[in-house]
Amino acid sequence: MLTLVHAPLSRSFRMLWLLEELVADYDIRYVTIRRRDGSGGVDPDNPHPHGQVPALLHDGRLVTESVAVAQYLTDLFPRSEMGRPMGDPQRGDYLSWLAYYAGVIEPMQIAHMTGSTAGNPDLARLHAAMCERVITTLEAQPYVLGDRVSSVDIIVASSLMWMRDLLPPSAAIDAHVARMAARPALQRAQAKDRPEGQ
Ligand SMILES: N[C@@H](CCC(=O)N[C@@H](CS)C(=O)NCC(=O)O)C(=O)O
Repeated sequence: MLTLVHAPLSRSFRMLWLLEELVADYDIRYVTIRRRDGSGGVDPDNPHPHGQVPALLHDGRLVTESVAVAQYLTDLFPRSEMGRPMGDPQRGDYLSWLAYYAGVIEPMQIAHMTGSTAGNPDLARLHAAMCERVITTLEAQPYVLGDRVSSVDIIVASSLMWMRDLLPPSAAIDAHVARMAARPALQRAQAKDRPEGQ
């Protein structure tokens, strides 16, 4: 049994989208989270150690951190195009990009958004290198790993759907976001982002 612990309009949306891509049988546990505007609050029904989302429960076992949840889920559905199972020639690329998202892309985007790159040449260099790498990758191929989509595309594209300014202007990035936005699983996930009737 899979349960996604989810809050509307949050990072857990990308795992909702992934679960739809996997055509998984799952439940959603809607929870409240602390919001930047001061609203919301930690939900006692959320098993995440920091009261954050996403959290995934698999037969009662807890998985947290978006890229760990993505890897866990795609390993659970090895025939899905969304992952690269053990033995796939792109397994290394897949794990590298998931870790690169969590360890470099998102922290650099946050550093840039909060102005930390402005007065710090090291951070500014790392941010510029990250932007260049993502852009040149998507200029060369339709998806982050090449010709085939993966959960990395969901994670990268959904952050840009939320805020396009996270990466510099680029036709290749816009085309990638548009390609991902056209996926039927995204529309299905959007219909489930909020509890029914809300
Ligand atoms: N590194 C975590 C970040 C999770 C995270 O920050 N989630 C936000 C939602 S977008 C949250 O739950 N915020 C509420 C809080 O920090 O209390 C992941 O990627 O899973």
